[in-house]
Amino acid sequence: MKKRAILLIGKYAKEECNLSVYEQNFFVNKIDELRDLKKIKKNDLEKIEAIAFKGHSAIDLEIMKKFPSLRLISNFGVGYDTININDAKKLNILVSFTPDILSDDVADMALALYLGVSRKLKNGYDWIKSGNWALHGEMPLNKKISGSKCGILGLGRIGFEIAKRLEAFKTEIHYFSRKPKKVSSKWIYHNDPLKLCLNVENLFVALKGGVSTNGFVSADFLKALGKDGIVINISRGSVIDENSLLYALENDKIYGAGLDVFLNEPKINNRFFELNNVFMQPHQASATIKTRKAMGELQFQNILNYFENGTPLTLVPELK
Ligand code: 8YV
Repeated sequence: MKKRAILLIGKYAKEECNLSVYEQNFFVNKIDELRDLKKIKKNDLEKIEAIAFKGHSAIDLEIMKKFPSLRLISNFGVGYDTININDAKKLNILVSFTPDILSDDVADMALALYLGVSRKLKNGYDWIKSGNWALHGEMPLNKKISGSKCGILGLGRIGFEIAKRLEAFKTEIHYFSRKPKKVSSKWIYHNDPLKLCLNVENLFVALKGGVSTNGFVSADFLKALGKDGIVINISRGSVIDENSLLYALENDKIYGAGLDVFLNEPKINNRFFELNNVFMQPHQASATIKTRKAMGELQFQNILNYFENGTPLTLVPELK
């Protein structure tokens, strides 16, 4: 096979990207971030036929047009909300992603956030370290979650795995998706997301990011959950109206939030730093060694398969 020119974009951990395997197969250009594109000579840019992308900055028509030979963007991640699929279509560029292999880790993280915020695990840890336990005795009481009613917003691959885990917590499961799914008859379907929120105490956000879900979780949804409500988000910061969430948290309109994702990562709104009812993680739900290794391998195989057979293994559904 003719050696093709590819471009790796992103800061990869060593487990996520086997550079020597890439170099055995391709002529490799590499940059840490999209904004470093100017470091690559025009002549080299023009030869690039595939991009392996890790990151969350926007790839739109203007960027795609810089690569006249580009045929594939192979995304590292299940979410590809920053890659404009309509623009890719216009230029006959395929886009692949890394679904399924990360669903367990992301669902595990959703449950960790749920326990973290409800049982105030960070406060408990700090209670010990600060000497408060020895000085003042028991920490303030917190919220029971076993046996509660939870809503899953978006019952895709990850939402489904979250619901399965919640069953072990004796949870009454409600879900919203465009259509009812073939799932346990005990799971209650809602075709209206606000009604879902009115019927549950805790909400798990597992929708796709992107323009269609921007600000989807509104102030009304939060109000519907009520004072004892918890919001967990492992999808994208953009899916929640973040200003309304901050207001609800600051004014104890809900019990708390467990968040792995935010607007403007990593420079998130510093109002989050003042809160005592939020349990936060730095967008690391899929970040186990095993999963990130698998994601990196699939990202590579998608490129290889495209050049060998004309199609990546896991093409995004819009392009099928
Ligand atoms: C990212 C993610 O891949 O899969 C996704 O959609 O958000 C993550 O797993 C990770 O943040 C690297 O950019």
